[in-house]
Amino acid sequence: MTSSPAPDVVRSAYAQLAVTDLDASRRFWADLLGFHVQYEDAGVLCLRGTDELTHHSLVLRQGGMAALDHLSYRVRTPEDVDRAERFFAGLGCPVRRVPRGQGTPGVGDAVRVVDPLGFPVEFFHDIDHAERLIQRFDLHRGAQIARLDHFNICTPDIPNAYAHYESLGFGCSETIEGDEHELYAAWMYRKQTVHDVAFTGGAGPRLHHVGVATHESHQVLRIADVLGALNEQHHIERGPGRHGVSNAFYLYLRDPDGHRVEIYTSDYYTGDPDHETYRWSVHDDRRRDFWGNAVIESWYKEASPVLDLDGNPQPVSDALLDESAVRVGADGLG
Ligand code: 4SX
Ligand code: FE2
Ligand code: CA
Repeated sequence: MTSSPAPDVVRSAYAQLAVTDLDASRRFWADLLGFHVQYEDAGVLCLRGTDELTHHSLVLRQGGMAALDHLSYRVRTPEDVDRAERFFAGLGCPVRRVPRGQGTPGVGDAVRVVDPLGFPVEFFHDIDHAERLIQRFDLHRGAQIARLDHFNICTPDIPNAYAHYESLGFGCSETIEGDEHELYAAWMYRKQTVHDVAFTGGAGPRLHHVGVATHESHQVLRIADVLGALNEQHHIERGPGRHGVSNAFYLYLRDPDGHRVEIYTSDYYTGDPDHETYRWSVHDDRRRDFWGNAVIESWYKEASPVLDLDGNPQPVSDALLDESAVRVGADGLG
């Protein structure tokens, strides 16, 4: 147990992915999806959406294998970076201080940890700012990505993940539960949306997806049309559809390395302090697609490996519960 207070987390801020062919990734994420390139060198690409006033919300690093380098959360003040260091050190987690200039371009003093779930996670306050592109309609392309919305992580023990993020001050907007209230999935937030992070039951630690927001549902449809027009429909994995959980309109794509991205829009406000958790039954076939459409098995099973603080792959443990094996209509499985 830790006695150190948790850092005040503002929001999910960026994900850093290792990719095996940076040029192919640049084409997918920038030219097709419409992320804006804020910084680029031979080994790294910093990308952001139109609404983002901070340096990046996605970083692609050329690496030897496709994996998650780290998830990163912005904290309220510089002192919260110190609080994060003490909080995770108190839990016995590996913790490393990363001064400005030694970590990701644009990011100030940060702390990186391997959290109790086995994920590489960074906390920072200071970050460079960037030009407002909201009304640079002339630059908007593809899915016209507005901002990062959330991370979704695969973890074998959902109650444990829930307890960890609750201890970090996250609220819970929605869950998927069995008859005895066994937790199959949970959506948790600091910013005032449905989530900053969600848990998919499965072998883990692995990254399930990064969720990025558009302003409107037509932008979700447009990127599906663009991929079809280019005969690159193989990038489309699931959707478009309407989620039960979150009510968002969605489409899941796989990038050239298989990293999954969700194009996501139109969830709802959760900022009232007494906002109540909405609980879905695992037997409700509207929970993952409100229209009852099947969830493809790859969506439940496939995910990206994650790296430790030295860049080595983290070992993976098998899931305790398998939602895809629950006999319900929408999954067409079991
Ligand atoms: O598949 S779910 O409807 O449960 C869902 C998945 C809801 C919101 C998300 O962001 C997501 O990835
Ligand atoms: Fe998502
Ligand atoms: Ca059905």
